[in-house]
Amino acid sequence: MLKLHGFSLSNFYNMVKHSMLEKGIEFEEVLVRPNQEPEFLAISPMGKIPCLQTEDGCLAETNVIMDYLEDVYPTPRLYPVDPFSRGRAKEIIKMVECYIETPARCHLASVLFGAEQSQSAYDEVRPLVERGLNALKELAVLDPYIMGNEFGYVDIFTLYSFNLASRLMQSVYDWDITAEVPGLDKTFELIRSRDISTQIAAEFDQSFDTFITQRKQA
Ligand SMILES: N[C@@H](CCC(=O)N[C@@H](CS)C(=O)NCC(=O)O)C(=O)O
Repeated sequence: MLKLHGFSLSNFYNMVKHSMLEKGIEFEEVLVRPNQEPEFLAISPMGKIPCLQTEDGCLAETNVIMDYLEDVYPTPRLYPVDPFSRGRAKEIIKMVECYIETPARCHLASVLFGAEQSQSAYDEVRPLVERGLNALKELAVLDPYIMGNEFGYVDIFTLYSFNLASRLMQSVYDWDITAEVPGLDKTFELIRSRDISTQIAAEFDQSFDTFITQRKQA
């Protein structure tokens, strides 16, 4: 059986878990935090989560895992069939990851772990995220889903990216990045109304509470 390694505080882990639940795939969850131990690097070479253990070996990187799942479990489809639309979905996913999620993550350590806020990160991140948001505004249909009528990976990826990025941007800049893309709030509302989203949000909340309690005790 497939084994998904990671834990429910990770938005990338939740993207893959959500995708597997949408596809009705049976899998086991293996609770692990990112780490640099040799045994973990043997299955996830960057020591990151998630990684997916298959009968042929392990795969890391969320979008790679999503592509694999789509090939092996094509129904229900989570990418558009038409090659151009499929390309567009992947383009949006990449833009959200590289130009919104990645720069926003520069503030993860200061917001969640109490590290000192770097002035250069403070100055540099916001303009980068603004460019990413402009790209998303340009490409997203948002009627009612990001690509139009069909729900898919692009919705899952964007929702979980924003779950983290918007929390960080709100905390550092008092800035609501969802409001920068008109209509995105309604699309998120629709995605969040799925049973799978509710289940994953509940698991995230529980992990987050545990994390906060442990941090207070440390
Ligand atoms: N590019 C990776 C990013 C995964 C990632 O950054 N996961 C975080 C947890 S949400 C992690 O493992 N962080 C530990 C690290 O960066 O070393 C993917 O697409 O899966």
